[in-house]
Amino acid sequence: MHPRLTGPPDEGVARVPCEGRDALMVRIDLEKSILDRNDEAARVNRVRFDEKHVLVLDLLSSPGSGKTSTIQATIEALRDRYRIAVIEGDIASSVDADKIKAGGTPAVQINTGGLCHLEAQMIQRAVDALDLDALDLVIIENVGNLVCPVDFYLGEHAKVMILSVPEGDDKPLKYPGIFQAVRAVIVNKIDVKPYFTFDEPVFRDHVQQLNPGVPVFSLSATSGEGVQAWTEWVAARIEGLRRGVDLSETPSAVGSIA
Ligand SMILES: Nc1nc2c(ncn2[C@@H]2O[C@H](COP(=O)(O)OP(=O)(O)O)[C@@H](O)[C@H]2O)c(=O)[nH]1
Ligand SMILES: [Mg+2]
Repeated sequence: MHPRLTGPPDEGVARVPCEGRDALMVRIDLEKSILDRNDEAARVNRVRFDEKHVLVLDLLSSPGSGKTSTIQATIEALRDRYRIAVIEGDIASSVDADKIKAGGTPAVQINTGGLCHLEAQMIQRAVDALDLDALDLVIIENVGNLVCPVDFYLGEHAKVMILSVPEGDDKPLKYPGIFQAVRAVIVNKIDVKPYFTFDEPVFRDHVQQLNPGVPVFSLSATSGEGVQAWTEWVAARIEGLRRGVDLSETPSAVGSIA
């Protein structure tokens, strides 16, 4: 099943007759309507974020690459300068939101109930639970995988992906879509590089071929090595938003300002 056809539970593909050409057209229409409704809600989200000058990042990666750890390291580095909140997306549980809240940062948990990505309407509801007037930065931790979240614009200013060293340097070849959709790439877990055959120059070369000029930050979220360059990039975008730099309407049009 194509992930984009999955949709919210009440619109699942399983309810669509799945035989022949007509069924295929119904499926394509359904996909279009899910994405259209999503994009409409995302645009509403984006207007809210821009009005309040709140930078919003959508963090994507496989499960276990270090999204939550990177968010924690980012908060640690920027908490004295900026007011930060986190929206946690998971299929089930509130484990990650609990971790963030335990560190004193506001966090809202979204459980997708099986859906492999967040949608803009979910973000709308999560944002209702936050006070945007009291925030400079919202980091969204999307559901862990390298495919489904790519198609869904949430109203964010940038999608950012994390690839951790143990996953291998060949992932840009296998999952080109996500590397093309993001405005920054983080290589996490560089502290364990001696134990893996991760060829960083080869990885960077693949990434640049797919997304020329995209910044790549190598870091260890747990040791803190390399985190500063990443958080400076984030800070530059927060400052840019305050100065009224046009971070553009859609993810594909968002240019790098740092
Ligand atoms: N060695 C090492 N482990 C890390 C690093 N970042 C995260 N981890 C570990 O990887 C596991 C998954 O991290 P987590 O942040 O929960 O990943 P998520 O599923 O993408 O949110 C945890 O055991 C982390 O402690 C890192 O930079 N180095
Ligand atoms: Mg996590």
